[in-house]
Amino acid sequence: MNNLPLSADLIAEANARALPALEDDYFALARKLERAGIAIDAVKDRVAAFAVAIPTWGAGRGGIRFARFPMPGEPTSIHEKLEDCAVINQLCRITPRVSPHFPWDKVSDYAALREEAESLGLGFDAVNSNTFQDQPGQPHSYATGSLSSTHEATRRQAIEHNIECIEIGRQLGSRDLTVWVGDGTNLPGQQDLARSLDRYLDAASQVYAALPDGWRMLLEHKLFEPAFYSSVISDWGSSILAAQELGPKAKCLIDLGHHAPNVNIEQIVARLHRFGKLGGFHFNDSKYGDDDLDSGSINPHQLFLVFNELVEAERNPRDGFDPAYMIDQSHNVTDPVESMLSSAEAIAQCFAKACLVDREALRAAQEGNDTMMAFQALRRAYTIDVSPVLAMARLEAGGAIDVLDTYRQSRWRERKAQERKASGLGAGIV
Ligand code: LRH
Ligand code: MN
Repeated sequence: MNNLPLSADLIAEANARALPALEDDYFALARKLERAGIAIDAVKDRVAAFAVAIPTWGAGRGGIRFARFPMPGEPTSIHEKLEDCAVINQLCRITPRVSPHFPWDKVSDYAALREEAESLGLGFDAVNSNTFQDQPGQPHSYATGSLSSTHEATRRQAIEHNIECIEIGRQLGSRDLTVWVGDGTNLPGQQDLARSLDRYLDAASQVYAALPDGWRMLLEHKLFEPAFYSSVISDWGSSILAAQELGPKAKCLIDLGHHAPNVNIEQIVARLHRFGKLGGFHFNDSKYGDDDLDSGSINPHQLFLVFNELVEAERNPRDGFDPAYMIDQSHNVTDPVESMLSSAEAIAQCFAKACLVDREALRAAQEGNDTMMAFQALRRAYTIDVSPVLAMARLEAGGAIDVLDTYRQSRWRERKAQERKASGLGAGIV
């Protein structure tokens, strides 16, 4: 980790200015938590051990079907994306791994890419396959499906792509393959709903068979888009049944934006954990569809309730508790670095608040059917401003007390706008 992008002096100077206020807030919070019998340093240690991976595809500007609006200085290669991801981790110190997507991040030498990332203080988290787009010169189109396609040759192509992603991930030091397929239909009758799942399961089992020891296959469900009548893996029910059918290495990944409005996602967390199939998360937020907005920006209370279930699950591990935490967002109008700094903070805040829940009081109120006091046990924790704990943990890890202010002072984006080639106009997520 000898090649960090921002000057340590800049961060140290910014921290020196912010430290007196932080210490004020930290010790005030320490007294408040002490009155509740909580040692603030214990919470700080838990936060210091918390980590969430960032998506390489989130480092550049995202877009939708209508348009993508580039940003001067945004990264246009995996190498520039790793640089920006290193800026994020150097400031917040809780995003030490990146989740790559193939073929978007394809290179010729993955051992070199791994070293490059390590020199930037980064490792690799789950690798993502892509059988929802056709690549130039691709023999078989995914227009009517990939792992569930009616064409054996197309399924074979999708299987081989996933196996290639595993091989790349092995070289990068990953241990998870995330499989999201856009497979589905737009008109009733277009496909047999049962047989399309059978084809998916048969093909997915061949990907599963290629998993090295210690690896997991994370099945990502999604209600709709790009298919707008039925999706082969449309919800947690289809996902858990598929994961149970495939085997113990198959787990379920929850992308917060992949559900119908108002679905109780925290209960899905509890259910998947109950059956030992909780594999990971794609954190983001949404108001309508799969909006891929910044985590905690629309419904931070839901994110808190999700972490409340995760803290509870950690206390009752079933078949192991090791969910992969990853951000999956599309930054259409903000500086992606700022959005991921803000999102990582929101996610870590919800984790820290969930750690402050008085679980004994909650359990006693639940057992006693004291509804109000059970709710208040959660609400008390949710209303605590934990930002001084996160900032102190960051400071002690070499990060910035005020991540956004320090980032802006670095003038990183302006500097990169001078160096990097402009990325073209277009549409779509990357
Ligand atoms: C699908 C999805 C999936 C990724 C893609 C970038 O909506 O959430 O996780 O592969 O976004
Ligand atoms: Mn996702």
